[in-house]
Amino acid sequence: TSEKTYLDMCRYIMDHGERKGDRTGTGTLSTFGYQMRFDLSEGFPLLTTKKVPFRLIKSELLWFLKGDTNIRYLLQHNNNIWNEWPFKRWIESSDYKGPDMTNFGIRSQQDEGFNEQYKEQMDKFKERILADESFAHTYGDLGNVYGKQWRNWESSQGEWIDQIQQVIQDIKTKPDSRRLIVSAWNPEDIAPERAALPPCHVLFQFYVVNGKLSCQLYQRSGDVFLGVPFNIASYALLTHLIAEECGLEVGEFIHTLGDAHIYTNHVEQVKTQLAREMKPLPSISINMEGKSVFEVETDDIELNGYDPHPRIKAPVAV
Ligand code: UFP
Repeated sequence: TSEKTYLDMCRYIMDHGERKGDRTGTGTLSTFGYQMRFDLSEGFPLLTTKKVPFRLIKSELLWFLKGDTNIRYLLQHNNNIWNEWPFKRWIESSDYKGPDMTNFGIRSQQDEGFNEQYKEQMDKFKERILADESFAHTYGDLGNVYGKQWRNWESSQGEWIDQIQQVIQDIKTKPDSRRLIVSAWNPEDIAPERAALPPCHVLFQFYVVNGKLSCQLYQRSGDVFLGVPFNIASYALLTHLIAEECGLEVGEFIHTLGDAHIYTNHVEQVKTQLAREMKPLPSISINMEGKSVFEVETDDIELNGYDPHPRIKAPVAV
């Protein structure tokens, strides 16, 4: 199955990756420029050699598509993957009166007592985001992340550009176009004070031939063990959704990576995964009757026949 293209990349980086330092100080095995191809008609490329939480991928993608940049929607869907950045802004603000939470990322991993305090403060923060709309407005927003650039790109003329709406329109009316591009990378917005983190998925392009929609992503940086399995499933789902909206079948998802790296503290986990047998890929069904991709909700997307090997835990580089 097309899962093999991912496992081949893991093997390639294990065998040929260069030792390279990185921003987080963890250390990686890294290669520059690698491409994977997934034939989406073969099945949905959610890895079976370890369990990948599709639920989180689904709600995050729908959140992007709504142009939402506030974690409130994610919390309403019990999705905690973007909490650290707004929490950091909250505990650094003058409105925060709780115990000192400086460097909570590292301290919570090293100090059990602190970790208890951290979890308590994070729970309070989440409860308040959910309960208090004006608090959520002030402290839940991530700023210039994907939802903003995809749906509300701010032009120098003070106009708002909806790249997703535009690309859908172009796929429908000019399917041969070679300009079917959405860019998340805005040089003006990558300064730390303007965005939580510079986009990893820099740009994607669609392509239509024989009634099939393909998508290619350029990802500047990929954590091959933890991040990339998410990213593959997310863009595969995006391709399905856009195809559905445009009345097309799905073609390929082509994933092009810049710095493709395995963190040195993930090497054992990768070996464990590579020793496992692949299983048949799941499939997805989307119920979009009368809805646009912007209105689809999590219950409208169903994953079928997913029977993966168990999850493999690994530390996140922060
Ligand atoms: N990363 C991914 N996929 C993502 C995402 C982050 O693999 O969707 F948001 C990883 C790549 C890298 C780190 O290991 O997170 C980002 O660090 P940097 O900005 O230094 O590349």
